[in-house]
Amino acid sequence: MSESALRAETRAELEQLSGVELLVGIPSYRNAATITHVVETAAAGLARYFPDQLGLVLNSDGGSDDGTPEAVRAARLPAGVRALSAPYQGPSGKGTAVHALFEAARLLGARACVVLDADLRSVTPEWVARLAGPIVAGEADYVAPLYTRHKYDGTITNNLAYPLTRALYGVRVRQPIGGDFGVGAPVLATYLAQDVWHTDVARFGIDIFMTTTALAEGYRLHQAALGAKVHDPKDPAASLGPMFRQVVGTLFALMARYARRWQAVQGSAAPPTHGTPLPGEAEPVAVDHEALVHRFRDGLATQGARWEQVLAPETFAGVAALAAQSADAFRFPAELWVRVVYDFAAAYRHAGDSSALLDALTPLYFGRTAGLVNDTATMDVAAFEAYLDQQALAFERDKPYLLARWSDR
Ligand SMILES: Nc1nc2c(ncn2[C@@H]2O[C@H](COP(=O)(O)OP(=O)(O)OP(=O)(O)O)[C@@H](O)[C@H]2O)c(=O)[nH]1
Ligand SMILES: [Mg+2]
Repeated sequence: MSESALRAETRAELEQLSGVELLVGIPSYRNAATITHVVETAAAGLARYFPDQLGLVLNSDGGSDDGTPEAVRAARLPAGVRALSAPYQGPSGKGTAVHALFEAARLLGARACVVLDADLRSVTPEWVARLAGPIVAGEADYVAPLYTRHKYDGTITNNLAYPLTRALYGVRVRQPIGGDFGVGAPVLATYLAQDVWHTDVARFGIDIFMTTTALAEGYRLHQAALGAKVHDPKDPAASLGPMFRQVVGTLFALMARYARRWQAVQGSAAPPTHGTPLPGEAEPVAVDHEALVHRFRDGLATQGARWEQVLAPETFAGVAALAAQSADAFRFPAELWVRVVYDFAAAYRHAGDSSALLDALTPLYFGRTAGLVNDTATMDVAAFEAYLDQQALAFERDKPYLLARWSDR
């Protein structure tokens, strides 16, 4: 079993508090510029929507040197809500920060824990109501966010985490790695009982671990409509490589664990969704599609031999042929991408070196992202959602191929 992520001092401090029923947890690393607003908004949400329940806002920080803990302490709080900032211990990463929050929630005996990202700009008090409300009402065990995001914010979600989770577990969770969640005490206990806290779950694998585990363990998952997600987004070409490896590595690892669950699932359905979208516009995210195509071509040169080992011959041939396209006309058909993902998922199960396998998949993800950007350049939000729905259906339709690949490797 892994070590506690809660430090002894934090544990002692929490033990002084009694009767906390709702915890809002905020993982952070160097978020001094944005976290005060998140703390104040979370506290306002607790006070306004749950006036009869004692609430606590807890920041779990990764040792920021930019004044993040001080920014938490500077927050103005309504009567009846406290806020604390505490460093966690253990492997650095978002997942360890959340691990400490879950341990804190269990220690306090809280009924529900809401997790909010520290870089949020569009959070409102209603987010707390919508993420915790269905749990407090006894209707849901786990609440995932549903936001309006710009087309190119969330490329790991759109190309992989959403369609694969939907095809595997049969639930259309549109934001399985959104970062803002509501978790009830039983689900939280299930998470804490898993021996995963030294893996990529300690880093950016945490969100997909939470959603997948909730689904595969049969908990009631609902969605909460939150409106726009405005945060500090990242250009996928510039900075999403490590996050991609951690999310996808965790997703693939959980496929082995829950094979019996997903093998029995056909088709998919939307989960119950609470609330109408809150007003607000998503900020455009710039994507350097030439850099993405370049990373893909570079991948063919450096990882081509591994692609050839992992992919079925016709899939490898299809992928290799893409490299001849110019960046502006670059296309990567969804059906081909589905085959790539399924071949890699099946190979991951037996891979001696899983990190080399994820390295090989990363440039293919960049290629598919470039293809998606070119396919959808002129689309509005509704057309873009329809496009993603088609891609997700392609994952569902081709699931028999995954089942066959999974068992014959
Ligand atoms: N404690 C801690 N928190 C982290 C670490 N990395 C990220 N976080 C927190 O996790 C939350 C999400 O991180 P972001 O970098 O915004 O990631 P994201 O929004 O999921 O990713 P994008 O969609 O790519 O922008 C923020 O609150 C971060 O402060 C870390 O190493 N340690
Ligand atoms: Mg963010």
